[in-house]
Amino acid sequence: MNAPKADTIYALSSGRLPSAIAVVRVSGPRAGQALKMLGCKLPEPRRAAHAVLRDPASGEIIDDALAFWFPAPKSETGEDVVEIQMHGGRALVAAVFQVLGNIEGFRPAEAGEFTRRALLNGKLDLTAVEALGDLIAAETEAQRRQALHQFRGALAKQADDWRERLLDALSLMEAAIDFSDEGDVPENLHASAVQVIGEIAGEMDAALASAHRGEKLREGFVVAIAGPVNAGKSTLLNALAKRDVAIVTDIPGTTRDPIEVALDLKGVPVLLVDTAGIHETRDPVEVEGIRRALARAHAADLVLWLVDAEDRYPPKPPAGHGRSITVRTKADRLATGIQSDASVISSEISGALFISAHTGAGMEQLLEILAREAEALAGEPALVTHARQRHAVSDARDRLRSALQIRSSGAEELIAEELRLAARAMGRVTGRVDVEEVLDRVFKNFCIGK
Ligand SMILES: Nc1nc2c(ncn2[C@@H]2O[C@H](COP(=O)(O)OP(=O)(O)OP(=O)(O)O)[C@@H](O)[C@H]2O)c(=O)[nH]1
Ligand SMILES: [Mg+2]
Repeated sequence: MNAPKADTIYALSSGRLPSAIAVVRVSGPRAGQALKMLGCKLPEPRRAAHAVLRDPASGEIIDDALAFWFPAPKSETGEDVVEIQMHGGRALVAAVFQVLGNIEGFRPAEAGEFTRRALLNGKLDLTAVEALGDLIAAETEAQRRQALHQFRGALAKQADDWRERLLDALSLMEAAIDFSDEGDVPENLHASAVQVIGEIAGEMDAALASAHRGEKLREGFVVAIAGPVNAGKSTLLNALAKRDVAIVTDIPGTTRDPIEVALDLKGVPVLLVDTAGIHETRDPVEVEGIRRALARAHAADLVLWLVDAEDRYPPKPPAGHGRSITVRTKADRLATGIQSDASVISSEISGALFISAHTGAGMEQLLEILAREAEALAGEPALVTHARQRHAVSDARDRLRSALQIRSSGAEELIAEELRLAARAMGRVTGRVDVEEVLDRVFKNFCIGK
């Protein structure tokens, strides 16, 4: 008996209506019906054709459109696909959807369903699906480059290569086991397998070392601006954002909620977060603001700790979070100029960066520091860019490390088992194995029509 046929799905795959052109995509075993019901012949495969769309009930023309026909399996989803490019009026698209919805076996697509079908039909592997989501979400040049690298199979190829070499090592190990039954284990079989295992574990270490950078580039580099009240935090945020985002006053405790501004620094997404000034207060609103400020500073990749240049005993940044850079603000108010005053105020702070958001002094230097941090993320595209991939690769690497330790006790069966598990973890990277388990997580951010 045949398995029940999949539904035929349809959705608007272009952006929000109204738009100049709307792209309606149909995929599934009956996709060809869509054009027939709209009164058009199927065009030649993969060739654009003029299509006058008509309402089958009234015979009335809905729109003058272009249509494509991609018969399975040579299509995006691996199924029969019809793509209609029409005028992007709401009523026009609604009229087409009305016709499609009335065809038996047709239903609107769920979010990410086209891509899900492409994955299940072997058109895309799991890393390509993740990269496709990243490509669509990419907002900066470095993000786009990394997503494209991944979409073109950077990690998938590497994972397949690791998997094959692991399976080769496994067969060497199995051969060694067979020989050992005959009481004669050829050393070279064992030794070649162990060498391969060591090489692959080293390559995985290198890939994992850049994983943090890969994930960070997708999420953005978070810089918190923190410090005592009135230090000029909101003024700096406005200056860096080049617009008047945060309220600035000389009243201590002006900022309460964290205020975020996204910047593109050398192609890297940077999220600047202005926070409430830290001081002793009983005002419950400020207390909560300060709690949030400390939490944001704690979670940030970098803290710009702002203190007034005139403050002779500046507070230190709160301990326990990542890196911080102390920035002395309002340098314009130092009577004798930045350089001399730095040494006059205190030798301890002479190494600090002095800025004035009002005159612009020191701002170039501050931007350079931020850009350097950002550029460190933007180098060669990383191989591992998602936590899911990182878990699979580090699982495999750990298996290999433990295989290398077992080696000393000479238990070939145990080594073989670790190799099998490591190869399986590589299959999980591309979705060759255990794909069902991760589908919902991978597709959770996908939108309808994709
Ligand atoms: N002269 C001078 N004044 C500045 C400079 N930057 C900020 N100020 C002034 O310092 C005061 C406080 O500035 P804000 O930016 O509101 O300070 P804040 O750190 O955000 O303060 P809170 O939100 O209350 O913690 C305002 O009167 C600003 O005009 C500067 O570079 N030079
Ligand atoms: Mg403020």
